[in-house]
Amino acid sequence: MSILTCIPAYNEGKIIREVVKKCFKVSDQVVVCDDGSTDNTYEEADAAGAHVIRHDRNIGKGEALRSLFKFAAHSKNDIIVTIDGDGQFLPEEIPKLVTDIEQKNADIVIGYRFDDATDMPNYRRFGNKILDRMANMATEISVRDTQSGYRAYSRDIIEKLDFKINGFGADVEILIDAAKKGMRISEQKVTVIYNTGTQTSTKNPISHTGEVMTTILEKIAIKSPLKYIGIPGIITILIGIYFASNVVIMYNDTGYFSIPFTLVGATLVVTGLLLFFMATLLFSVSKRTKKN
Ligand SMILES: Nc1nc2c(ncn2[C@@H]2O[C@H](COP(=O)(O)OP(=O)(O)O)[C@@H](O)[C@H]2O)c(=O)[nH]1
Ligand SMILES: [Mg+2]
Repeated sequence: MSILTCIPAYNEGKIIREVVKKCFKVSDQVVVCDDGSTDNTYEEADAAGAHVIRHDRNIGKGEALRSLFKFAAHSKNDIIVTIDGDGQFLPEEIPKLVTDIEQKNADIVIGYRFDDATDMPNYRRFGNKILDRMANMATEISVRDTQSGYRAYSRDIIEKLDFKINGFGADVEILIDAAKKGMRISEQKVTVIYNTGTQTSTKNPISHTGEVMTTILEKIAIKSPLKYIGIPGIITILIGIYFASNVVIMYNDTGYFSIPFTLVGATLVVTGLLLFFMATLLFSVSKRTKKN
């Protein structure tokens, strides 16, 4: 089966040539999306023989993946691999990654990193764990590494994937969409390197995590607003009522009117009501969009 390797790249001029060359050894075609880099990423990728799609400004990883998938859908290859352009993943592992697709055991294979990624900084490991938990909650499937950009897709499903996010949320959004559509997802352990000699992250971990978390929360809220927003809303109202009734009981018994209890109770009731209305609103909106 023929393999097309897709590389999103933003300012990876120092290393992209090497990455592309290694990818060529194990794939039939290599395409790089230079997402408005301000360095020589374009020239380096081009010199290595890759087809380069160039965005004239930096739009984000999601948009880059969309450009790459569009290219992939028009190409004649059977398997689409995505790999980071920063050299953190080893292209030599592509044959291993695509095995499940070749054997028709999966539609998507996620390259997962964690088990032996001992030099992954602790704060990254922690952030990733939280995101994995949340993503698995949103998909109701269990994937070890929901943030990995090292993946293989069967070409047949590329066009069915629907994702709108522009930044780093795209990877997890693809996963959520794939799970929703019942695609078969498998996992393959891959090596990850943190000392590549150049920078391994384009964004600081806090804004990166924030970006991904917003995506997941949005998905969760839209998928089951009543369960994830409505029920917490009702519970909040009930706790508020508990505080308020205590105020009344206390006043009857002792004549003392507790202002702190009143404030807490009122805040909880109002917040709960807001959540509840938000949930019903989201519910009707999502029902309407599903119909369309
Ligand atoms: N197209 C595009 N690619 C990006 C952008 N930011 C990062 N990338 C690429 O996405 C891959 C993963 O990004 P990176 O910052 O290394 O993520 P991390 O290793 O998970 O912190 C790398 O190949 C980057 O070059 C962007 O704004 N646009
Ligand atoms: Mg990286």
